[in-house]
Amino acid sequence: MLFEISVLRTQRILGCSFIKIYKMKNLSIIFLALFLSYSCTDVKPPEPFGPVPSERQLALHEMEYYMFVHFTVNTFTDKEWGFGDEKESVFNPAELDCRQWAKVAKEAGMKGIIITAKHHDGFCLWPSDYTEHSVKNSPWKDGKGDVLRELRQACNEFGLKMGVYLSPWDRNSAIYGTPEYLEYYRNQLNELLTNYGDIFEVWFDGANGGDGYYGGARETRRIDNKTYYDWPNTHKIVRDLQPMACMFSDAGPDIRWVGNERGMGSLTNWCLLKKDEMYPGGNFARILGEGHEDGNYWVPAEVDVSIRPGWFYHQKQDSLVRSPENLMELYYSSVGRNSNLLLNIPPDSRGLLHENDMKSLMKFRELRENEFETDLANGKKAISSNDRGRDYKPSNVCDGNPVTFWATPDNVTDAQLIIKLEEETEVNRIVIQEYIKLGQRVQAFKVEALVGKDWMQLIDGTTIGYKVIRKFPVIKTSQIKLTISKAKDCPVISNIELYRAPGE
Ligand code: FUL
Repeated sequence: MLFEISVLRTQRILGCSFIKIYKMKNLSIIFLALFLSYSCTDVKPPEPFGPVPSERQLALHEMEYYMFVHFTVNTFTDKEWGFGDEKESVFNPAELDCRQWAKVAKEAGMKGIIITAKHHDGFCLWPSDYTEHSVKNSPWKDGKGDVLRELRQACNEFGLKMGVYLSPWDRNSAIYGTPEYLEYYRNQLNELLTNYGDIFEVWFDGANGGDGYYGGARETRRIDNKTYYDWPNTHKIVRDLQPMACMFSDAGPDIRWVGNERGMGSLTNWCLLKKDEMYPGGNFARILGEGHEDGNYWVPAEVDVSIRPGWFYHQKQDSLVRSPENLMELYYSSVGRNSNLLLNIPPDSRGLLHENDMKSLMKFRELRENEFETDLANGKKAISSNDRGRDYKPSNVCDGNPVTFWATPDNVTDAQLIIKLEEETEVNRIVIQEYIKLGQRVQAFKVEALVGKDWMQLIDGTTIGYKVIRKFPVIKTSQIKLTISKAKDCPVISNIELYRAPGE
């Protein structure tokens, strides 16, 4: 043998992963180190392409599924939109228990709760200093209660994040429609963002119906959605007080409405939006579903949908709670389509989540766990038509590590990756994720299975983004192939999972 080789040490050289340096008898160690460092520097990470998510948006993507809580005077008056003239005395939930809400959310697998701190009727669930129309004038806890405070404590106890919905439209306020109202609105926002700990999302609704109580005027007030609220200055308050909070509205700035309340994410779904051309309450439903392929901001979609026909609790809807199977479909059409799922579970007039809703939620969790029980791709080998080099190898998609990814060389936008399952395996679900820190790139893809000697197409699609989950009929195969046929730049795929869900 020419060289006697022994492992000397492990060392990091020029940003490469750990490599072994060998001591060689007949060659200089320096020569080898130079050679290795040269080959390592050759593999550069892909540059980000287009808009990329902020830290706060990345955290929100990872939450995926959280609870919406619609609760206010409407819960007691059996309405969906309170007129604003409801007496504070109607708010009296004898058994209100935010711990129950949080416990249910946690057990359902949700990551947080967003509450209607103020809905269109203007009634505040916290004792705001700026209005008399709040819990402080209700019989609940003799006017000493604060739903936001109780929810904060409950979220802390169960390890959940908390978010707030503060309706811009206020049908109670006498000054709604005047410039002074903005100050009022911002003061309330200030209270919510300074007194209740970390807020993960602030929900700015787009509804501005017109008629209302307005301090007794009982008239119709119209505002110009585009200009009246002076959104940039309101957004600034949120950024200053809660830098990690994402702001929701039809047009973002951080997360956008999906354009419907039926729970339907769009199959083509760009996390990108030309938001400067949009505003809350505008008529953009279709665009909001798909986003803009050439959008200049990262603004992903959130699917808000209720477990019941209404957003607020109505006893007559007790038999109309979505079934676990229906919730499972919602999951596929939201989280499975590159969107977050904000599922509304409205407390009843006791102040508790209803038994029927809880039953359905828990069964939904069970279904989900059964569908995604064992990732059959985990730890498997993968090969690809093109890969970039050592840190970007194809098997990164099967390593269960969200920070490693497979990438092709720059400008290679058409590539294939094959997962080798070792033995013939039944599969019927696939999860695919792009490494979105570097932007959303894929424009067209398909997935095939090797059946005998032929490749059989299982699904095709357009966008991927943070996550897509797709179903297909059960297939027995030893190899699964992902083909990316069109991308804006070299694809960066961080994760692929395969499952055999029960049933066909
Ligand atoms: C809508 C509101 O008008 C509904 O009452 C509900 O709050 C829903 C989530 O947003 O725009």
